[in-house]
Amino acid sequence: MDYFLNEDQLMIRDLARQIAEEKVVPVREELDEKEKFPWEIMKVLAQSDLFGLFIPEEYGGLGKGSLELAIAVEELSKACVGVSTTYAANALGTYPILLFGTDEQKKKYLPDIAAGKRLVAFGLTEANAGSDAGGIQTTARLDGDSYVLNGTKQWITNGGEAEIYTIIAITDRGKGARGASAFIVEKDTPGFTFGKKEKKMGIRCSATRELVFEDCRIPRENILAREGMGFIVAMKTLDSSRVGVGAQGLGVAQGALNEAIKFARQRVQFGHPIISFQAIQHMIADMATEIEAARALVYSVARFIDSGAKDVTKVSAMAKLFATDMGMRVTTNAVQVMGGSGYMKEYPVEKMMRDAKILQIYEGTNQIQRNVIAQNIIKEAAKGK
Ligand code: COS
Repeated sequence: MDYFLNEDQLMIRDLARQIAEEKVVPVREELDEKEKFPWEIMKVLAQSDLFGLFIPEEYGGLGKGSLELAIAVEELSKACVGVSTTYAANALGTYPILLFGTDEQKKKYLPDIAAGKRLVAFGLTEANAGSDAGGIQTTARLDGDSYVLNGTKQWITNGGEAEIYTIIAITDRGKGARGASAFIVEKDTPGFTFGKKEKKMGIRCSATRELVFEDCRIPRENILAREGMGFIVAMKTLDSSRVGVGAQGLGVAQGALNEAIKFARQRVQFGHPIISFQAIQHMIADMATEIEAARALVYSVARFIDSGAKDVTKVSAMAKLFATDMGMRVTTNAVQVMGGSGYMKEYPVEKMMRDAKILQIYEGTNQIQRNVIAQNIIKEAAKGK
């Protein structure tokens, strides 16, 4: 379907598609097998200016928005969600600076991020604070001109590889969610170390590590917004980034459907290519219809965010929920269409199905998305909307 993308958006789509096909597809199996971080591909994305897509021109970016980012993420996800996660998590880590940074902080960090010189990671999750993000234990204590961080962040995407970290920590334990604050922490700060790279079911080339803070002293001016704003920084960040996770679901589903169609046209059973059987045709029709519905939702939500709309929490959660549940169904059905072949590592759909699973989990499980959507609907109803 024509989504009336403008010339720039089509150019971004074609560029990301070309990188995905020429640079990602040939190496994705090896990256997955060896759990190798995709630095080479990140360099290509940097050279192509794709890290600067959503960063304003005054800070060295291309000044585009959520839609352009979603398009690039969708294209990379068609080829490999491990690679697109590395790229999208960089945006996730950047949003706190973009949305809440002072001009000075933006000038200091955004140009390098836009150029792809320094990778970013977002540190919210902890061992006992996953869905319950308000339950974080990591602390930041003001001491003279520094904050001193103590605690451990878990399952942080780009952990160890990134050079800039946006971290949520408690500055006033008595105040619950309102006692959290957000900080910029640079790699190589004394007292900041990393755990081992986690072994995962999917997105195996992406790096997932613990961040360990032991009396880690950072300059006082590295706080984002002000004390007590950390939970809001985290929630607004997720409001911006969840549509991108939807774009990942969309991409991996499209990638899997393409593979399933290619296979079904060639695979002969009972004397006919299996695509001639109605059972397969109906599965393909359902997969294609669901993908189109998800694309319409993801692109619309991204456009809504780019319009400057204030309250995007509900629709961003909807885009993430719908497109990633769809991504799981479609990749599973692509394996089913391909039967025994689909289950073998010789074909990419086996990896796509493993990769799709995380999209229903990270940046808020899809159960949390349903809570968020329902709470917003209840609030709207109370206001008579
Ligand atoms: N935008 C602005 N403010 C928000 C907000 C949003 N999207 N979501 C919540 N808030 C505000 C609330 O209005 C409330 O403010 P007040 O204290 O002034 O009333 C405050 O934040 C606390 O909100 P709430 O009571 O809803 O918080 P809960 O502790 O119940 O948790 C959920 C809310 C579950 C939605 C949140 O913890 C969450 O998103 N969890 C999933 C975390 C996640 O995505 N983790 C992945 C890590 S990053 S890969």
